[in-house]
This record gives sequence, C-alpha cells and structure tokens, in this order.
Amino acid sequence: MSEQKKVIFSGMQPSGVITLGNYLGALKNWTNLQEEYNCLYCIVDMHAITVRQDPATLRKNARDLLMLYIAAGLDPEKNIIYMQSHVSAHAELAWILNCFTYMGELSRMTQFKDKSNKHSDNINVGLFAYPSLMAADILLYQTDLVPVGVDQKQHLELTRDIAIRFNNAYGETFRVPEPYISKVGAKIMSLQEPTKKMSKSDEDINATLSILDDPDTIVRKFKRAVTDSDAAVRYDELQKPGISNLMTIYSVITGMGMDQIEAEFEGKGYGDFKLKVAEAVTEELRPLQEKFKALSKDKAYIDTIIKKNAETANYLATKTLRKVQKKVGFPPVMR
Ligand code: ATP
Ligand code: LTN
Repeated sequence: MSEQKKVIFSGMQPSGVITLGNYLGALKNWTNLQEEYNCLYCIVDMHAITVRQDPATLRKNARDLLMLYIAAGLDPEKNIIYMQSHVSAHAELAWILNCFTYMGELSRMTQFKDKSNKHSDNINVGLFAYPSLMAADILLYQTDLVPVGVDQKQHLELTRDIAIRFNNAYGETFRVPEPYISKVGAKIMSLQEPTKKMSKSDEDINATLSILDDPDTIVRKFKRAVTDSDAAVRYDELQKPGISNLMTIYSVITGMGMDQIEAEFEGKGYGDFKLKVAEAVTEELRPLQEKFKALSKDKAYIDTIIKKNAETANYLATKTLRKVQKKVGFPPVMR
C-alpha cells in the first residue's frame, strides 16, 4: 500500500445475492475510488452469522460476493478484497473494543432494533455486538474513509466514538474514520414497500432486485413495483415514494437530474417509465453479469486472489492489533 494515499475500508455481508440497492448505494461507488485511495473491501462473513445461515449457502454467497466485487470493476490487484474470517485480528480487536463499548450505545442502534424484531427467536449476543466488530474492521487498517449507504451512518458514528475513547485513554492509536456517503442512491427502497429500504435478506423476492436477475425478471419486477394512483412521473419522496424510488434508480444510472427525468416523461404513463427504468438497469448490469459468469469458471484464479489478499490484509491488521494489545497491557508473546 502506498503510504501517501488515504485508506478506504468497506464491506458487505454475504447474506444473500446482493441487490440493486447494495450496488447503487455502495459497490458502484467503490469502483471510482480505486485509483485515488488504498482500498480494502471485505466480505463480512462473521457479521453474516449474526442471523442464522445455512453453511453451504454462506460459503457460496461469500465466494460469489467476492466475484461480484471483481465483476463490478474492482481490480483485485489494486484493492485488497478478502474474507473477514480469514483475518483473525478482526475477532481479536473486536473483543478488546467490546470492553470499550457501552450496552446503552449498542441498545440504541437501529439496525439492532430492526433485526431483533425480524428475528425475535434469535436475538444473540453477536447481533448486539455487531457494531463493535464493525468498528474493529475499520480501525484495524487505520481507515480514513468508509463508503457506505446512509443506513450505516449510525454505526460509523459509534466507530468514531469508540476510536476517540480508546485514543483518549491510551494515546493516539486509531485514526478516526469519516463516513463517505454519496448524495444519490444512498438509499434505494423496496419495490413492494417503498418506505422500507431494499434489503437482500427480504423474503419477498418481488421487493428486491438481485444484481444477477435476468432481463425478463428485471422487467417483471419493475412492472409490479408499487407506485401510486396519480399518473405523473414527479419526484416527491413523501407523497410518491414508489415513483420517486424508481426515479432515483434511473437518475443514478443515467446521470440525469430529476427535472430532466420529469421532462422526458411528461404526459407519459407509469408503464412507459417502468419499462425505461428496466431497460437502463438491464444495460447497466449486463457487463457485470457477463464478467461474473466468466469468473465463476475460473476457480484457480479466484483461489489465488483469496489467498494473496488475505495475506496482505493479515499483515496490515496485525500491525494495529499488536499496538493495541501492547497499549492495553497484554504481556508480550515470547518468540
Ligand atoms: P441484509 O439484508 O442482510 O441486512 P443489506 O442488503 O442491508 O443486508 P449489507 O450487506 O448490510 O446489505 O450492506 C452492504 C452495503 O450496501 C452497505 O454499505 C449498505 O449501506 C449498502 N446498502 C444496503 N442496502 C441499501 C439500499 N437499499 N440502498 C443503498 N445502499 C444500501
Ligand atoms: N454493517 C455493514 C457491513 C459492514 C461494514 C463494515 C461496512 C461490516 N463491517 C465495515 C463498512 C465498514 C452493513 O450492514 N452494511
């Protein structure tokens, strides 16, 4: 890693095939950062098991996610793309940070509240401590910027508080990271309940658009997308959340402003607009899907990437972990 460049860290859970929301809110933006920054992109499989996962599916989703990162345009030679569980420093630092994180802070996290409601039969300690593991992910690499969707802002603020608290107690140890949230696309909503965010673990398959959906499925899902009874393509998040969400998607992909979109569809019905959105999404995803297919056939190449990147991440993470262990007073390991 070049010393002068700032460090970027982000991650996604391999809890399903990623959605258009994950792609437009996070992954697509990551690909624009690889020249200017030293970037690490993690597949956070340890976070994923905070809700029950089938082992074979988790294994497949994690590998597919790594290939999707590459297929979306992240160059594995320029970015450190790796599996969280391959770098044990994440778990070790998370434990230490747990001792610097308060129950009250974790109880206030909206993601914890949402997921506890959704999985009321399995409100485990890992789900509660999810944010301190996320803080460990970020702080291990002396990260400057964390590109995420707006739903992760609260976790980022907690990460900053934990870093500052630790630095105040032990002297400068962690760089205090900043969130990096793009203005449009930061929150893509469900196609069926447009006041809720699109989420890859949603049980209603019509609510989400997987980035591996084929063109027919994309058209079908957009046709079924919930809108309102008024027929004007006009941006109004409160009164017209469904159509506004489709406009956001169209805007992020085409680069057109909301005014331009309103002008283009003036006097046309929702049907026309939905087809246009479906077409734009299909074209946007086509190259990614083709690359993903090709990568799926190249097992040896992917294996090499996984191994090489895990080694680099391990090396970097261990440097910070050793520093922290020393600061808190763990006896040195005899070598
Ligand atoms: P899950 O359904 O398993 O909770 P998720 O779909 O919410 O998963 P994550 O893996 O938690 O996705 O998030 C990966 C990245 O995608 C994060 O940066 C997050 O902010 C972003 N993201 C998730 N959902 C959306 C969305 N609907 N719109 C924009 N960005 C999103
Ligand atoms: N919590 C995030 C995923 C995640 C992450 C991270 C994002 C885990 N560790 C570190 C950025 C940086 C999520 O649910 N989207």
